[in-house]
Amino acid sequence: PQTIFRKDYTPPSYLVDTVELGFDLDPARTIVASRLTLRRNPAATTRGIELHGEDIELVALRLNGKLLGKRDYTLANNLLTIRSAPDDVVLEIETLCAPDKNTTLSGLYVSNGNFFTQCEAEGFRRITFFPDRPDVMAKFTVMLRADKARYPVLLSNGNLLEEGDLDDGRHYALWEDPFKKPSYLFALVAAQLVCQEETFRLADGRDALLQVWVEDGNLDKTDYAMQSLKHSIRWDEEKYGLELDLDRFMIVATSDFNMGAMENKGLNIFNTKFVLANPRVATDIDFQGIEAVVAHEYFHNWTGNRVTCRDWFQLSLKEGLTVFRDQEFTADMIGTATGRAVTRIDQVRTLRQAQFPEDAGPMAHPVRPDSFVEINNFYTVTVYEKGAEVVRMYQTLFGVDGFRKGMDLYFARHDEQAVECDDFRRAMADANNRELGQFERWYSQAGTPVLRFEGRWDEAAQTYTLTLFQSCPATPGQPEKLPFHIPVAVGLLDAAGADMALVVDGQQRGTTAVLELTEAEQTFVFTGVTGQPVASVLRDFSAPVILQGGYTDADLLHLFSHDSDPVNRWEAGQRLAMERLLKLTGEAGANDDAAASLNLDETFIEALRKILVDETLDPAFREQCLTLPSESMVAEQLECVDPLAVHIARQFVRADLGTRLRNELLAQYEANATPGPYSPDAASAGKRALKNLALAYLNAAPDAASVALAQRQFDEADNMTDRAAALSALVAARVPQAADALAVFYDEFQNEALVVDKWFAMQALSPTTDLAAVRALMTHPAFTLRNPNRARSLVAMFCVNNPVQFHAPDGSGYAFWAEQVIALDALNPQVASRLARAMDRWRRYAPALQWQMREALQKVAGQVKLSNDVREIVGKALA
Ligand code: HT7
Ligand code: ZN
Repeated sequence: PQTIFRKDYTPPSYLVDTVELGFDLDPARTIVASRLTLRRNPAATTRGIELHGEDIELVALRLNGKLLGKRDYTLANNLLTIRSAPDDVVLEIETLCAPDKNTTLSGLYVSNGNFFTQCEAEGFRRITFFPDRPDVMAKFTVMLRADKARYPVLLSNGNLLEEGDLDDGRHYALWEDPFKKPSYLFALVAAQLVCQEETFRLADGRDALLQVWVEDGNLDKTDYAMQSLKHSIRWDEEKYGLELDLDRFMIVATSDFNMGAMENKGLNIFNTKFVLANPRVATDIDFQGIEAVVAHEYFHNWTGNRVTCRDWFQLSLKEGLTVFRDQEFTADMIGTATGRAVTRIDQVRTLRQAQFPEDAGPMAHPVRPDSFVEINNFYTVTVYEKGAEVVRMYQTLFGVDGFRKGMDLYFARHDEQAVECDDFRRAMADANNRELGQFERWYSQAGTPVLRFEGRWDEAAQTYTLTLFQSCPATPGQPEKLPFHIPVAVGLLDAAGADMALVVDGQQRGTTAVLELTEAEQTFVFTGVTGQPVASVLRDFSAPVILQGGYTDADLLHLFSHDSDPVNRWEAGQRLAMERLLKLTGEAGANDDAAASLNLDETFIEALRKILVDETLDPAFREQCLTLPSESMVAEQLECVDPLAVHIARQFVRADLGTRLRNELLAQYEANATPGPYSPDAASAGKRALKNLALAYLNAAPDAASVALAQRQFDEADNMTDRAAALSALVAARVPQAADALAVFYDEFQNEALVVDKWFAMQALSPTTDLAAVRALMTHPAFTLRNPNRARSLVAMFCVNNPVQFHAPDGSGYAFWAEQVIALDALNPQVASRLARAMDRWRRYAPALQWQMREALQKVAGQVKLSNDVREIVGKALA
């Protein structure tokens, strides 16, 4: 496969002003007629007209009214080239495609008998021939024609101009999008759907029509998405002065979707997982996901659609910025300071759990990659989440007001343009009169920087000298790194745990100073420090770095008890836990009986006990503090991973906490009941989270009473959060009641696809579910590889989140992985290549596992017929 490089960017040879599309929709044979007006791009460096096309049949091609023959153009490697053409051109193109054969879910496809499209990144070329690149922005008009009884709803981008009946029971709808857009934002839906709708008054007094479209029978699950949409519109108006620029805004849910959702102009298409919710079927996490994803897609209307990317290397320009915006929205929706911190902790967890490993593995790439084989492989946690951290650092450096100035300048300069990450950085720099040249390295250098610190208190001089050191490991293709511009937020705690007033370079800096580290080593002197402080470094996780060492156990206990920065307070607890988990893992791996002699110190238990019972702290925050680093986070710290030892160690800690904190856990279980009707608000969700963590710990060392508690909760709960938590506790407790509860659960929810996904997932992640059990589940009538949510709920869950069974010593998990990647690849390369990444970190496993993992990778790589998506992933893993 061909590698595409950022440095090879050339401007499009022709620009497209208008696109008129006509669709005669038929599942087996859809006719697409397009009429494009093109003009030569004055900035072009190439001459011919180049149109992309993939898996479609060209029926006819006319240039300025003249039918072109085979000698007038070339069609090879999915590229149609017309070598010589005048400066102004009208192209008329007729093509055929077969949506019902399209299992890739890219382009035009059929799901549950309805038509949907997915065009990002390069799906439009599967619909018609077009310069399918984001820097070609055009005005679209779309005519849809389809059978009226079967497809009563016909939707596309923008405004509905006209609709009516045709002969033979068909009907039509004509849509016009008033804004220029790249082809990846095109969408259509032709379907049997129903909608919840509302008019919503915008800040400028206009009324907009908001609709949420779902399959019949799901209208009882659309309220939360609608409410989230209204909150998002209001937030963007108030926070950034950005208004909805259309008369209507539609959200449509489909159960067959490769990702979470898609921000098509005015017609967002969503995975049902991020639309459908009511208390009976959705958990608190599901409600949170819906609010965040609805907001994310809505925010793209400005950061992504109005200002888009010049090329796909700039993907983080829209994704990093929009993730940052949805993160801030979520925090503002909760509104409290600890609520904000709890969401920040979730973000830090995601980075550590997924992005740091990516940045340290074979797929490591800069936030703005330099090359790719398949762009779909670069919708990554690096581009999204690390990209959001990079955007967040501007706000940390310039404050909320300075950041807003940068945003205003960005829109003033670039509205309706396709631009680069550098343009965003320049807007931030210019709006704040700052030079941000070095900051560019966050976009160009891969790898997670490592930050170290040394602090020295000088009693005589009453100074505290903090020396910061940074380095960054080599990553594929980048052996050497230059220092980053890192904002390091620091506080100093006195012996009583109170924040000291900070003075740096003679300037009062409040109680948290943002130090700007730009060298490999740099010293900062705090003056007027009257006693030995404990430094709280990297408050609020002010940069996406690994903070190494620097703390004693006593420092961490002090920070865990007192730090006024909740993120660093939580962080201290995580460090205390991680140290113990690593030590216990070493002991558990030493010999077979070692597990029996594992032991946890009273100091740690006591520190957790204090937090658990501290009623001055939000339950949501206490739950975060009591949640241990995951098995994969522990594994990331090890040079050579023995998954079983990690599992034994972590299970031991959970069980020991369950036993030694039994009374406190029971008390919290009772105290955090949420009587009355279910509400997904953050305070209630926090209580449920703490209650269910208590239930899980109690059942990690189950006695009859704990099991009875879980069973009672399962039988009596009126909401899915408590229902699913109780079922998971029973499954984890390995008690006979678990099988009965699973059967009851399936019976009750068999017609709710998203709950059936949970049912599969719950079993897939249980350490009691071995490969034979997974294979048995795959024969269940409800299982199919064709639906991405279902495939992920069982196969990917097992391969990624059940390490102890997946890494079975006989290598059977790896053979299963290879088999499933190959099977999925034939249906849907995007889903297959996500699963392929389960092997990214194969080189870190114990030798006996490593060679079996390599064999499985080689088996996949050796397939003659393999998508570029999967070939790129396994190729990089083996390189
Ligand atoms: N911008 C959207 C990306 C997306 C996507 C990309 C590749 C293949 C399928 C896809 N579906 C959606 C999602 C987002 O970030 O909002
Ligand atoms: Zn996005």
